[in-house]
Parts: sequence; C-alpha cells; structure tokens
Amino acid sequence: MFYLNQLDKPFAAEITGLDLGKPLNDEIFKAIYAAWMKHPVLVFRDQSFDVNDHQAFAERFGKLKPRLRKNGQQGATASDNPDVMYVSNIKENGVLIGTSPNGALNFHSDSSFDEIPSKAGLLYGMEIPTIGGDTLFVDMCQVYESLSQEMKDFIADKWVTNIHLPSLPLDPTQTQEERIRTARKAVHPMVISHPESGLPILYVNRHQTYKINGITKAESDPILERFFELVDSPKIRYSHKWRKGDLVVWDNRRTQHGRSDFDPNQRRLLRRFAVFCDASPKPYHTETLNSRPQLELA
Ligand SMILES: O=C(O)CCC(=O)C(=O)O
Ligand SMILES: [Fe+2]
Repeated sequence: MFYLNQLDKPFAAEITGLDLGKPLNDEIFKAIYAAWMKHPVLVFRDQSFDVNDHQAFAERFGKLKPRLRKNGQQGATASDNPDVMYVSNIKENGVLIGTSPNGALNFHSDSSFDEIPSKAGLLYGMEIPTIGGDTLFVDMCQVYESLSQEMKDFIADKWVTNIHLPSLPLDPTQTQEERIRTARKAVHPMVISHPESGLPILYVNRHQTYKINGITKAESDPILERFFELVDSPKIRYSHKWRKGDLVVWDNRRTQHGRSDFDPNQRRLLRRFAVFCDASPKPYHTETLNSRPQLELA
C-alpha cells in the first residue's frame, strides 16, 4: 500500500511508495488518515502533482478554507482559485506572489484568530533554499502533558484572545492600535479537546495569542511567555528539511509550526491548501463550555 517510517520525533512520520497524483481509493485514504491520527505530521516524499491533484488530495480531509488575502493585496496569491495559497519570497513585476516571504516565523496554529480555524494544512515544496527555511513542528498534546499540575489547574478554565498580525511588511500609515483594532480576532479556550481523539491540547501560540482573558495584558504577558518558551524548546520539535516534491500534511489542531531563517537571496516557493475544522475548538474542561467570553484587547 505504502511505507511508513517514523521520523526523529514520534509525532512525525514519512510516507513513501505512494503517488498522490494517481486516484486514491477509499481504503488507502482510510489508512493514510489513521496514520495521520497517530502521527499528526505526515511527510509524503517525491510527489510531482499539479495544483489540481494537490487540491483533490486536500479535499479528502474536508472542506477547503479559502486563503486569507484577496487578489491585489500584498502577499496575495494571484489565482482565480480562492483556495490555493503560495508561501514565497518570489516577486513578479515587483509584487510578492505569496505570503510569509522572509525569515524565521514564530510558532503558531494556522488561523487560530478565526472562530473556525483550519483542521489541516497541506504544504508542497516547489523551490527550496539550500540552507535553512525548515518548517518546525511541535506536538501540543505533548507540551500539555509536560506541564506541572499547578499550571494545568491554572489554565483549565482560561480563555485567550487571538489576533492576526500578518508576517508581512506592515502598513506604515497605521498605528499599532489601529492594526490591532482592525485585525481578525477570536476567543478560544487555552486547553482544547482534539475533536477526534479527545486528547487535551495546549492552544496558545506566540504568533497569534494576544492575551489571557480575565486578567490584564501586563499580567498575561509573562504567563504566556512561560508557555511560549516551552514550545520554542529545540528539543521537542521536528524540523522538516524540505526536498523538492515533499508534501507535508499537519494536524493544525494538535500541532504548531514555525520556520527557521533562510537566505533572502535564495528563492523559496511552497503551495498550500488548508482544510476547515468542523466547528470551533471546544474546551477540554467542559465545565467552561457554556461561557465563551468576549474578545479582550486590554
Ligand atoms: O514557510 C513555512 O515553512 C511555513 C509557512 C506557514 O506557516 C504555513 O504555510 O502555514
Ligand atoms: Fe502557518
């Protein structure tokens, strides 16, 4: 059927011997999905599929989530297909053809600033710099389990406000207050339950979590920093060193990802589809279920 090889972290695995450009029967897809539940980062090697094959495979995981940026915006993907997105530093006619063009990226879970974030990300390597630009993954179930009982108790009933500040050159005519006011935002539990496995997941990230609700931003910042430092620890990450033709599929509920720095003079091009979650992330501690609070910015 295919070969599965666990990578240097058990939550990541590599699949070989499978051509995703060919029709995939339900039995094989079921086996892939079951493998993905065990290893929430799956790397499919040596794929040479086009955008339609890529999209068709993404649709097996659920309904596609359209890209954020509209045509004409800086970093938007110039395509009539609203679902495809490029991650790239390449410019055509002086305009970036994709998003997240430069340097390192902080750990995040895609679209955690939306009420219904994405369930899966499917990123395909097309042009790869010779050094750096690795995508870094962390298992947030593992991070949750590593917390002291005291920390687990503290976050059990907490919610956070997440906001989207893009990893693009910011509009210099806007103040930071305006950027925050107009950004996309959502409130989510600090500990969510994986919709399929029921496992607890620490759901805060350095890139998008603005504050813990119910306390001041000044009180929240140092507490969040403690969690972010755990996620940043190089020991727990799987660093994906891209090869052209890799497709990486991550469970965006259970994992976070970031990126290491790379030479801005080298071209980097990846194509991505994202798949919607079925619903808003649910708290792991269900006693807080009926009390989804308001956004908080101060
Ligand atoms: O450029 C990368 O390696 C990751 C980009 C990213 O965060 C994404 O595609 O969601
Ligand atoms: Fe991302």
